Amino acid sequence: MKHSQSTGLIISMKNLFSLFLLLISFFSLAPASAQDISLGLQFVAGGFSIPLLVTHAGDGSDRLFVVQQRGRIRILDANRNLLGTDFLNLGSTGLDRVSRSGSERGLLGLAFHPNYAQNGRFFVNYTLRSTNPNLDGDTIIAEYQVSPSDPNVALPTEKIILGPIDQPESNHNGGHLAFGPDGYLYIALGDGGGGGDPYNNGQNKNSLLGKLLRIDVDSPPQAYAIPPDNPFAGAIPGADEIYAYGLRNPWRFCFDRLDGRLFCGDVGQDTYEEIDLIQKGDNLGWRIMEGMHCFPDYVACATAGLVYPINEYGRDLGISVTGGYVYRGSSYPSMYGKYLFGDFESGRIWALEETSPGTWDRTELLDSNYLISSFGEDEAGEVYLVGYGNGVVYQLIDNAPLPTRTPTPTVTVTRTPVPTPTETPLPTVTATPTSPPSSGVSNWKVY
Ligand SMILES: [Ca+2]
Ligand SMILES: [Ca+2]
Repeated sequence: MKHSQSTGLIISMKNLFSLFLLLISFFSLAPASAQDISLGLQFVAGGFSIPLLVTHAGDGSDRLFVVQQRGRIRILDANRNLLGTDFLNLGSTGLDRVSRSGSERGLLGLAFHPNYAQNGRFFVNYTLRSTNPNLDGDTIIAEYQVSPSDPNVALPTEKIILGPIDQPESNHNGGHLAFGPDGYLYIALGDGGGGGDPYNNGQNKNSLLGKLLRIDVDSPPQAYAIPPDNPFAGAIPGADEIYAYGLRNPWRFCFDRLDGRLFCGDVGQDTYEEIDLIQKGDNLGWRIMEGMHCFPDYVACATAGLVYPINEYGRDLGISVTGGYVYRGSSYPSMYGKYLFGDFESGRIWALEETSPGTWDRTELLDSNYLISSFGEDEAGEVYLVGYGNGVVYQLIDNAPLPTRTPTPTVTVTRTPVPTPTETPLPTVTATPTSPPSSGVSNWKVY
């Protein structure tokens, strides 16, 4: 009796101790609030000429690929040294495929096949340079391949997958493309330009403009096939390639590595910038709505069936959203699970987090001095930022000391000045009278 009592006491002491350990681990693993992040931008590499994108090949090489608007794709090796030779040059000094002018034209997107390590296939989205005025500026989705003998050089042979897709104006080309967790290629196209979607492309299900497309590029000998569950596949009225519609100028989308959810920044017209969480078949509202408001805001509109953004901001905070990434890296646990995005013109960077299902909370992390043309990820899920005007790639870091980690003295904010880009950013396209004044270099704030 006595013996079992003392055993019972020992067990309960052990349980208490376990509970104590559990509580400690719970609190140290509890997700940090975005307010706790002290965001810093750590210099990675500079010397790029109007860069638009940074991404990785997913091949285990730990390289970063930096896309320049005028057509060059450059490589940072695993030590973040810039290689002297281009991976691919689609610009005027190379294959000369890409528009040489137009503030929103150029080489706009790059995506590596999910099996790139085995098949060497990658895809680009660009606007075409052509002496034929009917083709000049049209969108091309094309496939290239890495050289079998040199992993840092691509072969010059182009296979056109989709296009030329007619672009009625020089602006609103969209341009991002990425493979989803389903293995299909997703392609973002803007509404074709002008101001206020004069052609009503966003809501026209027979046009590829103002859409997110989804195609299957693994169906030889066809250039591509239609995923059978695309919302307008086959006999269903509407273009077979469409995955979602009602977009204005989607500028950068991503898939959350954890759950595959698709986040997209859609650049606004006159008043609101928005972040969308896109599902198959969604009508994201443009040009009926801008952000969460009827467009224009003095008219009544029918909102039934339209999918609202999960977040919006007005002209007090920026004028051209740049969609980012859900942080799933391991270096900065405070950022884990937060969607990091920014504004091209104001340089502000925010974290968006879902505090309860369907409720999104936005926190400003930094008001930077950079023209943020893109965010990007490396293979490990660390997140980067591309400075368009100064030609620099930065890594997003957290300078705040973490209770569960030893502070690392090397983590500091670095804003190293870099040489002026060799190409000057192009002037803004003509603004409509209703547009807000533009400060400095404007690009995707488009009218
Ligand atoms: Ca159809
Ligand atoms: Ca919308």
